[in-house]
Amino acid sequence: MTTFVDRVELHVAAGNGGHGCASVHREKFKPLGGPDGGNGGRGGDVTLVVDQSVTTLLEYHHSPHRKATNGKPGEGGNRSGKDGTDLVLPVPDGTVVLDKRGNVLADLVGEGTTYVAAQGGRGGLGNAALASARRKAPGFALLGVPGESQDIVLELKTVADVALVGYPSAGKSSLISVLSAAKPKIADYPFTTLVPNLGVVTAGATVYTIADVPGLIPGASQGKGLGLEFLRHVERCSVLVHVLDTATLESERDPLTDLDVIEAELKEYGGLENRPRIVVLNKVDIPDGKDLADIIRPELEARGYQIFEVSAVSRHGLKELSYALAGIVAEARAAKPKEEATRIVIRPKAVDDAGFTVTLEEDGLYRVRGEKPERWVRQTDFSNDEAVGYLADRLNRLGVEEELMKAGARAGDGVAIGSEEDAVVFDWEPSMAAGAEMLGRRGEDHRFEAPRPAAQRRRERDAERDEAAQEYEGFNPFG
Ligand SMILES: Nc1nc2c(ncn2[C@@H]2O[C@H](COP(=O)(O)OP(=O)(O)OP(=O)(O)O)[C@@H](O)[C@H]2O)c(=O)[nH]1
Ligand SMILES: [Mg+2]
Repeated sequence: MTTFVDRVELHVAAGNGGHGCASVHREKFKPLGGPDGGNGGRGGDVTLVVDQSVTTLLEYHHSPHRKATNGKPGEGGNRSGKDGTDLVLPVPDGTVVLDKRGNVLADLVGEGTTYVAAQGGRGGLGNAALASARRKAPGFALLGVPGESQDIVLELKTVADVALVGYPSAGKSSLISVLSAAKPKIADYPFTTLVPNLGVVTAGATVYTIADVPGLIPGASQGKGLGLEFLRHVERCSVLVHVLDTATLESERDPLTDLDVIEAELKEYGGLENRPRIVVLNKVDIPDGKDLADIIRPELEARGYQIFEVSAVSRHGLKELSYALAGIVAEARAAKPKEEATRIVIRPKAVDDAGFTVTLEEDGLYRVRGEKPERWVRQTDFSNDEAVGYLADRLNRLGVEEELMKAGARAGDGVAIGSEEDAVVFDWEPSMAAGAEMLGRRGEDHRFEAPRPAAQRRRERDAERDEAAQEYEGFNPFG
């Protein structure tokens, strides 16, 4: 038997960005030829992509830790580090991505639908890219940003138009086998089906999919039988089909009671209340079955059900059933908003470029939160004064110091940049703000007074004009 896994925990980690390189060009007779440290490479992403040839999550059950490769560090001679390789994980159609608390992060339906589960870290700029007219010879480079990591849960919800529900041995799998080309296991003992079967049915111009789930029994919602675990596979269907056994030999059972039991279990599971339902009375090839079907028909009609008498063995009534299902499916599809033609790519969170917040916490700590300031902190080599100065420049330009001032921060107050779990905390020196004057001179090196090559002058000019080099926008690996 092939193993079927429809729920796994997965730990994904994107690659770290490579560090930028701080290097000075050296040549004979030209000992200080200018900064030539290259940029670090971007870390690889971990992405989930719907691949219809994949049918179970088994592979992730066996190896639940997945990591993309890191970007390589930049090198001297303006050599950029190689980007990390993205890790692409194929998942079945209908995979739902949840966080550990059970919140849905993404619902992956349709071939090629992609979810970026962990974003690779940006590579750090090398000192060549950080050079400007004001900062001719940066003696530092930016660090690569660590890649994101995430613990996620993948759940498979079969994508079928029609779902068959009913007691064990009612004939659900038999019906799939005669309506479609699927060949599920069929036998006269309960719980023959242990995992959902899926078949494709063609009725006129309509092609639709039909799935069954393991048989339900009273108390399924309390974990009896195979429990309700598998009902998640019917959640997406457009129509529920009650398959009722008209020829059961169990004395305490009859189709109407069976129907009530299954409905009670569906109700216990929840969320399926509004799904259209039809009733299939199966096994009418057996004379007693046909008699019973005739007896209960008025009661079922009174309850408002559309009823089909069929036999998976004699194939009686199958054509009517498959066309009726096609009609309901076509109607449901027409009512659904048109699926977008483009492949959907879902990113975990929108990058909030603009903003940051400053809040005063109870213990007198000022906390700065924001995508940019937090990333900039991670890019900073705190053992290098120049790098720390550069960070101060950036924070200044963004207006962080100003906001701190407005929020009432004074010299010596504690400032944390980042979340409670992951922050850099320092004593605030407002001189950082006052020092804006001084910043222009940071990184100057009087040994560089010699005429500079045209290419370098051009680069400096460009860097000056285009704040991007400093704001790091020109180097957006996710753009
Ligand atoms: N006479 C007769 N027997 C049928 C018919 N449909 C199914 N059966 C028999 O009923 C038994 C159970 O059929 P399955 O299709 O395995 O039933 P199921 O609902 O899938 O059962 P589980 O997978 O255990 O939930 C088998 O022995 C089938 O041959 C029918 O229309 N007429
Ligand atoms: Mg079955």
